[in-house]
Amino acid sequence: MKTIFSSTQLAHAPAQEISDGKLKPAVEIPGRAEMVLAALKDRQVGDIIEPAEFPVRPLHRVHAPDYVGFLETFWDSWTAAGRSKEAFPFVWPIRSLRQDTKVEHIDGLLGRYSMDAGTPLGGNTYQAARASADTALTGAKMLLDGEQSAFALCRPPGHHAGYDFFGGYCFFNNAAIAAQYLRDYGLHRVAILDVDYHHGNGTQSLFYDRPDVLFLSIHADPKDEYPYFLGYADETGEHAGTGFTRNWPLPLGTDWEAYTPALEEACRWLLVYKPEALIVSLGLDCYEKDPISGFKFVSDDFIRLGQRLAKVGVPTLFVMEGGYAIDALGTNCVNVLEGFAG
Ligand code: OKP
Ligand code: ZN
Repeated sequence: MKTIFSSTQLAHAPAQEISDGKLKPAVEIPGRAEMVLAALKDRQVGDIIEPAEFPVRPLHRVHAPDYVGFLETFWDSWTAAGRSKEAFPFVWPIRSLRQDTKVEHIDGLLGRYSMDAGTPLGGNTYQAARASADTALTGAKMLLDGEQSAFALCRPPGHHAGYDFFGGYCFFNNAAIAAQYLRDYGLHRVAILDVDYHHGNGTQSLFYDRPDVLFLSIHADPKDEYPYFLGYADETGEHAGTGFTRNWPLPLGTDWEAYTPALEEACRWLLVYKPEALIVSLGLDCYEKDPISGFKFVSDDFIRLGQRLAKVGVPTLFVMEGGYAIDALGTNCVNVLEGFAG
């Protein structure tokens, strides 16, 4: 299987994040991609190729142009306001506040275009996020060109980013952008299976009213875990998309054995839906030693996950999402890919 990756993605290198009432060292760091790259090379998974540079158009198919523009110009505005360190939002237009004002202050804009205070924005974030989206788009194009599988080593991740907001370390929704690209260039039915430990709220919201992109997600129960406000079992789509979203929230402490029934059900949905392509939002944070997560996968379980996904028998694009146990991240990621390749 070929991997797509650009070193531009390493330029987003946050120093700190707000977590547990403290400024802590950031966990979504360039070293994550470097560990995966090292394991890919070590275990000779396949060629590692550079993404093509795509125009902004495929991003605008998923994200609001003003949101993309905000990210593009953010650092200039931030530094013009006299700030020099990475930014965190801190005020949001929550219920009772005005939704219809055209905010101009950079602190207002940060709140307008974000969902949390845990996602640092720096001087190279836009360039890295664009490269990450290009990586996913290149993978999508490879499927259209007849490749049976590909691995988009995306970073920063994407599944929490929505139509006009960033959050959960995500800026552009790489998996959604790839899915929309597949739809725009000829496929009729695309499925996204999100196996990141956290619910993919951004991806779900982008396709919630559509039957042409099936969204399935297995994740920690949002009553106990980020993102808290989406990812419950009763969210199954709306309007024309009714029945085309499925969620399997699982309790903290879930191990492979307890995870399997949900995975089997998700695979059954894939069988019924018969997608022409499958996008796997591949988080590796179900791992037992993940520093911010609460599931109990051991490294070999990721081989089993890859093997099970291969049995679905659909052209598959893996898009990397989370996973923060740096030392095991390469092993766990390549385990999925090798399990899949057989
Ligand atoms: C992104 B992805 C822990 C704070 C965690 C956000 C988690 C984002 C996960 N105290 N905050 O889905 O892996
Ligand atoms: Zn995650």
